[in-house]
Amino acid sequence: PEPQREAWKRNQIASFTDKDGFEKEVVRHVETTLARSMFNCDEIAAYSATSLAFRDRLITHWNKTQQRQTYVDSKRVYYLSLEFLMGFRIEDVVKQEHDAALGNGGLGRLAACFLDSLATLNFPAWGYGLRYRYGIFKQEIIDGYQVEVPDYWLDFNPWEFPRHDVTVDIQFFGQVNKKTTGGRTISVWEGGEIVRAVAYDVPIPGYDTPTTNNLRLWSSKASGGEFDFQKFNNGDYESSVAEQQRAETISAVLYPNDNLERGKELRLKQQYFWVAASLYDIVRRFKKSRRPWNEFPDQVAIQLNDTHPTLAIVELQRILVDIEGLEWDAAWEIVTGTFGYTNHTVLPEALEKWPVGLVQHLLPRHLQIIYDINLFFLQSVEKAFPSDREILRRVSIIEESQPKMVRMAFLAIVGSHKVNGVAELHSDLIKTTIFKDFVEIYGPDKFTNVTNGITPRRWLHQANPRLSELIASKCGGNEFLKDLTLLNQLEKHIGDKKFRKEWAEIKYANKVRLAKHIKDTTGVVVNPASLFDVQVKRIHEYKRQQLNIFGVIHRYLTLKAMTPDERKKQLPRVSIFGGKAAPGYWMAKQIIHLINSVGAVVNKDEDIGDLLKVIFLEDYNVSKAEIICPASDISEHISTAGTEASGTSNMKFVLNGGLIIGTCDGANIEITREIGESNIFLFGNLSEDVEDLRHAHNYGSHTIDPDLDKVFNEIEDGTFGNPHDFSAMIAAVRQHGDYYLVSDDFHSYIETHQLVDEAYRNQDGWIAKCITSVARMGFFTSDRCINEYAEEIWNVEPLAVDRRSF
Ligand code: GPW
Repeated sequence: PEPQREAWKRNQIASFTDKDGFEKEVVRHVETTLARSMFNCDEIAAYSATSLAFRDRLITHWNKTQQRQTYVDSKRVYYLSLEFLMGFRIEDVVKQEHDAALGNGGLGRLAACFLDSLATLNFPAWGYGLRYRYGIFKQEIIDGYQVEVPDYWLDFNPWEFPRHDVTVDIQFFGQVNKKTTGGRTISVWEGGEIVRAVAYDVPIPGYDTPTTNNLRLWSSKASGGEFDFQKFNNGDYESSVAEQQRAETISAVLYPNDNLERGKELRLKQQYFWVAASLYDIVRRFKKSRRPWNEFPDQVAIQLNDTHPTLAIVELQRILVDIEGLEWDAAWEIVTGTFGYTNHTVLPEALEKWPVGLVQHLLPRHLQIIYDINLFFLQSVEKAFPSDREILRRVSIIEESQPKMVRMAFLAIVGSHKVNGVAELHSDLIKTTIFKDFVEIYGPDKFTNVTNGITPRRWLHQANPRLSELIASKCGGNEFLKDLTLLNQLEKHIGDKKFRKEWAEIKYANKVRLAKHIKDTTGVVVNPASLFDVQVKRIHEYKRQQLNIFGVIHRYLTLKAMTPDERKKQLPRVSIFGGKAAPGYWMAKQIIHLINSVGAVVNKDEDIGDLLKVIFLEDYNVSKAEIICPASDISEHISTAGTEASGTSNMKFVLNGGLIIGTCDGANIEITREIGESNIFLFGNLSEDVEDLRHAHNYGSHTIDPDLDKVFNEIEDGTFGNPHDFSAMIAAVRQHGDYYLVSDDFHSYIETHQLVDEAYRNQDGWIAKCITSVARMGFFTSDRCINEYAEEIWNVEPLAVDRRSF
């Protein structure tokens, strides 16, 4: 209210300027917000009050940012992602910590890094996702096997704000009826059931800027109030809560599959629920500005994080045509001007397809619209390629299979103005393989590359504070955290002995910290002077943890065959694994079991001692990654060439002063170009040869690498427990065509690991490689990605901020 304006201005919550001011606020929250005293302020209360004190300041910035963005009314970016793998750590205050683990792996963590960069660069941007009650499961290792435990993370989260007044009712099922009003025939979607979406907002602060953006997560609940009182009063208690439970199921759990789509009805429900609520919200915000519809793409850019939100294309077309009454063509121009689509995989099993019957049942009007989109698209293709009948079958959004399927990637391409891959090789591959026909149809300009990146605030400054501080001392302060290319100043200090010594000490201290974590969680004592060799990521055959563990067995056999004198000359190594297997991915679980079985034998072998330890770290997640990445000497990024779209942990490890052993795949290739070939250990077959090799396995003679054969024989002899447990892994290589080229790459892999050992013996040379690499990693900040998206895809500008208000 106008008369109170002055009072508002006078009483703004100010930033902390000193320790006393901060303490005062914490005490105030303990006493009044939590209603506790000094005498019953336990750790949880201390944590709560601390976060609340910060939260007050955060909210102020958040409110101001939103007001500013609304006032200016410039174009906004909306990042639609089914996963946001935020991961926050509160370990210093309480031991019991909760990760916001609303994602599986790289795709969700990329979304989180993007939110950090969007806010840091002052872009007006919102993330939209689902508020899962259960995030990715917690992994326990029991007797060497993975056991999944539910991750209930919501019991106390001071960073989210329920908006019980921001709700959207979402329709499912029902039927479509034609109605004529004023000479116009329209389609009306009627009947079915309604589920209510409730908004929960999470503030996303930028680094060294007051800009605080919003992440809006939708939670599902029944639309008809708490429960059906009629039924309740009639004594039918069970069905009175049934509707509520069914509604809440939608946002109950994150699907734990990485790079796999299994076509479950509940997953499609999740997708539509989230997309429809988000679009309603975006459209509502646009309508407030009272601009004409054709200005929608000037005000709104929506980025689709993979095909999971592709129904947003159909939903916007439905809103514009059925509800707002626009002509089809005018609406379609708005739709395609609004959306951009990022592809994150070429793996066939990860490309989303939905049975036509399922879409018809759940979203009858959307299926009609998909058919119409396809009809108009195919008509235009037919016109451009009149003599080519086959192309129509190949590019149709509807796959004419039994049952018929909706190809979501094709729908995403047709409904977007730009399509991008996430690393150069990957972007080239999609243009020449899975989306080749679409390059012919639309021309090459619709397809582009934005190589992934990571936020240096989280992955250097927070995860590795000592290294960050040392870097700051050589690069002119903390500016490098906002302009990562400033790291290049490190190169001129490589000859500085004292600097190299400090660098090595920090790495050693980080390894001591990880060694302690290993001791505490597995009981195994590892020597921090050993070479730490790390592979942490989701367990997947294409990522080839099996190649790694076969290589470890080979190393073990080689050491066993040596005389004690020979052994003394060898370099001690710790092979560290971590990662979750999707609960239904049997082969991935076998791989975990083999790693643990090898560890059980090797770690207690007295001939071997410190020369080799094999560790499986349970429950790998974002907060564990912050301990692991800074402690690595060499990390493994060894996917079959052409299968890993980008990878982002490769960037995290190098940025933390570790080297890489890897294949010519994903972003490894660009990392090599940036840091130089002499600073990375590349091995294995190239992507262009993979197809021929696979063909030869299946149709020619397939001989297994002799060293790998020895490894297999040892497993089959029972050295690592019941060989039957691992027979499928061996059969995959020997009998079933070795799809992932484990045998083809084995020799090269083993040889390259020998080069790693040799290089590590020369500690001065090794550290010089590490420093050089870090100095040349500036390209891989997610700030650079976001600027590329903003220029080439979104056409949005940052919003200047008044730093005095900070
Ligand atoms: F299959 N990625 C992921 F493309 O983590 F959807 N989960 C997924 O389900 C998919 C991709 C999907 C990853 C890629 O595997 C990785 O190479 C890439 O760095 C990351 O997405 C971010 O682009």
